[in-house]
Amino acid sequence: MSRKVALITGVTGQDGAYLSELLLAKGYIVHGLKRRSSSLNTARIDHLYQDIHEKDVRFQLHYGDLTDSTNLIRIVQETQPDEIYNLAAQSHVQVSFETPEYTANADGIGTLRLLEAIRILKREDKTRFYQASTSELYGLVQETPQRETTPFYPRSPYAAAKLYAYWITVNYREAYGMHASNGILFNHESPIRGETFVTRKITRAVAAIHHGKQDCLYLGNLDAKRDWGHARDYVEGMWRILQQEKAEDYVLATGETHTVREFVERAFGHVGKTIEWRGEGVDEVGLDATTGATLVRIDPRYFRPTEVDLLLGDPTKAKAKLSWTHTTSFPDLVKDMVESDVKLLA
Ligand code: NDP
Ligand code: GDR
Repeated sequence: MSRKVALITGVTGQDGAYLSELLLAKGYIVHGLKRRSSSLNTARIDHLYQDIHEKDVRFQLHYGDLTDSTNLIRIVQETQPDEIYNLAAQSHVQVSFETPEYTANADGIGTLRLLEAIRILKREDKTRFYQASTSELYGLVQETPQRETTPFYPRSPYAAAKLYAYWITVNYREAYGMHASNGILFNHESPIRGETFVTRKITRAVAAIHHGKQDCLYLGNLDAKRDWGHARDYVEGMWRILQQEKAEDYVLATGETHTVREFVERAFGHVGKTIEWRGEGVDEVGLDATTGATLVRIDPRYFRPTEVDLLLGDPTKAKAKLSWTHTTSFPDLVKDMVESDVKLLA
């Protein structure tokens, strides 16, 4: 039996690492696109590395970039993938306000470049395409819970770029009959989440404070609400989306929402600290209820020019058609991340 071949862009990121593990466990040959960088950027996938001189190598990395179409065409031609998972992106919402043009290029046009590579190589019937779409598309609240039919209202250069990527994926499906799908994924986290996203920033700080290596955690908007799940569950959903006979778009979410503030309280709870909130607005602080020490302060630098206040997804379609559901609860996710960072910093 010949093995299925997958190409994952963004293989060095959080989701790329979990998806590689999943596909290798399912017997796939996995090709990953990684960027050249002056410092090592493969920490999340080093455990999957195989020397290319070994026999039956099933995990291979290729240098590439979503801003370079000739390179994408060549890699698709060389690897002949049955499935492409387009996970590569400048994925930080706040950074997208600083680098809007680059974000549009990589996240928006990058998706078009990959779809064109499939078309140029006449692989419309041979390669299935997954686009990493996002709950950030919903932006300014139009309806909750947010589902596949909820209108989009992007609130950042990142979300605007992902809006283009969403629609160009739909268009290539309709125009060329490609098996191309969007997974509209709500926030998903893990112990290998990027350090500057709020959940990991909190769990790292909690661990550092616990070990006496840091005094205080600086945050922005504590009242933003997010539907947080575990990345391991979400990559399973990505794979299921591409196994469907008909390509369609799906929301993957937990159906629960929590504030950043709640995440902070729970995370500190795991190292035995209770937070008492005092003050208001930028003067609000989080005190250690036992010692009175200030553990959390607000830094307005972390406020966004336009914020997404509330994300709450409705995964009904994914449950019905993909038999997909999240398996890690919010309390277990926070616990998993804090415990991992406490261990890492010990
Ligand atoms: P990460 O930021 O952890 O990973 C992004 C990956 O993209 C990294 O491998 C990064 O490489 C790579 N990358 C960035 N720019 C380029 C480029 N120009 N060319 C090639 N590769 C590039 O993101 P996640 O794993 O969390 O998310 C995966 C995808 O899912 C992203 O597209 C994200 O926008 C989207 N998404 C994520 C959600 C989440 O909650 N995690 C929710 C919804 C959507 P390097 O390691 O070198 O930086
Ligand atoms: P998000 O994730 O913007 O939802 O995008 P992030 O963790 O960055 O922010 C979540 C919420 O927390 C608030 N916040 C802070 N955020 C950061 N990063 N740093 C802080 O200090 C801070 N303080 C408060 C933010 O304002 C926001 O409301 C993530 C990314 O993975 C995207 O790629 C993905 O598309 C979406 O999730 C779904």
